[in-house]
Amino acid sequence: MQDAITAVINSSDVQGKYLDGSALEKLKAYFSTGELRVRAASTISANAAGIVKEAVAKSLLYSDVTRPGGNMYTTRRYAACIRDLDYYLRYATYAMLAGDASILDERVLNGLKETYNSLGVPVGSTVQAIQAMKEVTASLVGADAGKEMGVYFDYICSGLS
Ligand SMILES: CCC1=C(C)/C(=C/C2=NC(=C\c3[nH]c(/C=C4\NC(=O)[C@H](C)[C@H]4CC)c(C)c3CCC(=O)O)/C(CCC(=O)O)=C2C)NC1=O
Repeated sequence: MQDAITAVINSSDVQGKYLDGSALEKLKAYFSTGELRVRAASTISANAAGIVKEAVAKSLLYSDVTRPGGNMYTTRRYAACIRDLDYYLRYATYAMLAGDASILDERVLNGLKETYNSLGVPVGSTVQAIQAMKEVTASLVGADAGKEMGVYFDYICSGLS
């Protein structure tokens, strides 16, 4: 896993250089939003179950996936879906704190599309639910932190698509 700091240091190290102006600008931007990131992570963790629940209500409830024959139908599959959404929320929060998406590649997206395809989990509905979490989260943490979280929700969606 990388974060905004190791990303900048690694790329300077590869060139055998001290941090240049643009590297320092990236670090400055990261540090200046540190307080915002920590506050957002704390709000999200205190409200995680509610965020998932509201996103499901907005996107999946009473749709084809929750009806008999749908992929969320039966308690076991419903619970698996809720658990997946909670993974996406938690890992998007980690990535937002790190200011880097690499943790999503390594721990969430690796092999996920193949797993979903083999189990018949509909990617389109999953993306809708993640987009609903993005909206619910932004309304809770405010526009700036919401935008930052949105980067990582979108990253998960494009990794699934
Ligand atoms: C931390 C990284 C990580 C991820 C991301 C993860 C996802 C993941 N979701 C799974 C299943 C599943 N995922 C869903 C999800 C859904 N079905 C729908 O219709 C909805 C649209 C959607 C929720 C948004 C369902 C229903 C299953 C169970 C499918 C089945 O067993 O038939 C499975 C198969 C094994 C299992 O059932 O636990 C994995 C590995 N596991 C991990 O360790």
